[in-house]
Amino acid sequence: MSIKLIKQGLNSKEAPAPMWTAKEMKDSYDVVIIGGGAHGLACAYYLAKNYGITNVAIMEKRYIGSGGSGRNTTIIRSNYLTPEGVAFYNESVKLYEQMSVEFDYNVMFSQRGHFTLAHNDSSVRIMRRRAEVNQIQGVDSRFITPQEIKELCPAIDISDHPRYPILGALYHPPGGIIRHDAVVWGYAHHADRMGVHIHQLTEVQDILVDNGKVTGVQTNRGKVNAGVVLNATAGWCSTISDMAGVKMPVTTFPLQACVSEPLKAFLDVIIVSGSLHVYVSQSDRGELVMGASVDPFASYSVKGGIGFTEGLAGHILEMFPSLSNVRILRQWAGLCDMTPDYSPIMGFTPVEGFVVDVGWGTYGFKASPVSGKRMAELIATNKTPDLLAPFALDRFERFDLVGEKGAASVGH
Ligand code: PYC
Repeated sequence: MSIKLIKQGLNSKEAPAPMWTAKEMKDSYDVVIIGGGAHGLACAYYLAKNYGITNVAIMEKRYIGSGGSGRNTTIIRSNYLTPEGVAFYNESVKLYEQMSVEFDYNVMFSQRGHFTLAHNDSSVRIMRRRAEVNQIQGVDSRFITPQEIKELCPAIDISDHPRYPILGALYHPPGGIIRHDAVVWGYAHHADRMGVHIHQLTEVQDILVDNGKVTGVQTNRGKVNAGVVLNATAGWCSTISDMAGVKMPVTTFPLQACVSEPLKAFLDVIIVSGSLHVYVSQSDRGELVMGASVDPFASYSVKGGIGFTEGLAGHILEMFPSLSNVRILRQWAGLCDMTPDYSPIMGFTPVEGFVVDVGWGTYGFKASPVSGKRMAELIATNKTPDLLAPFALDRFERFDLVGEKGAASVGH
């Protein structure tokens, strides 16, 4: 990879080929995927790569990666609370580990260790329980003391002075951060090269259903027939599903995040506190990438607000008092489709041919490879893969929920 890059850099006449190209929209595709984020693109990639299904179109109303994939804080981890969640996200971490080699392209996955702090007895109990659930499935995760946290993260304040002293942490060494755009671009590039059509600025305005079976979509660029339509949107998943007449048990909340001005490298781990509602890592540009809770009201706004910044700053300073003079550089929000059990909804719906990969709440980006791979399997084989079975839409009718709130890094 590096030799190719060096050669390209030295030979300025050789312009790099575009990573993907705009293609003429066809009248008909085998599969139409709504949403050009990492989930939709990964599904297209695996349909083409693993099953040779290339008559596939991605319909993206803006530009690829403009939704949740470009608005998250890039944390990858598998230290969940439920056995179903751990198995699922563990496969995702493994796929992320192979991604740079698979794409022949550096996605900058940095597995630097993820700490979920506990500030009270009940959090300590939950962290210990998560560690055990993780270990049973071979996920590297353990409960550690404040002294061990300090050794691995010298900048943190573990004294008993803060309002919320640190009593320990769930330590998950494989947890990491990644360049989120690179993930989107990598899937887009390889899907495009295998024949998938990526249609940007193409808004799906209706899903066409005849006699209980999907027949295609109506877009702002015309009607397109399709045997299968996948809803892989975030933020608008209930609106899109409504078009097919399928109700989603989802409420959408904004989740704000921000980055600081660049600082000298001092934080080479990811620190999360569910009780203080904060998570922070330092990017390779030196910026602190930080987030807090979802906004306290349902909305489709992706604007940042001063209330969030103030709350976040107070909580960050509880853990890192030395950051008191650091300035915030920019701020944004992403949309989180929350389900009643904080787990996603993946699989078939009552409308034949209409399948969903939605309801990701605050967990979406980290699941992109596994959801893409397994949704492609579901579409290609018309069977639900074992890993996806717990996340079926009908679990809400069966009262068979997958309660994953206890693994959230984000306050709700
Ligand atoms: O689940 O790790 C997480 C997370 C961090 C920010 C949003 N979700």
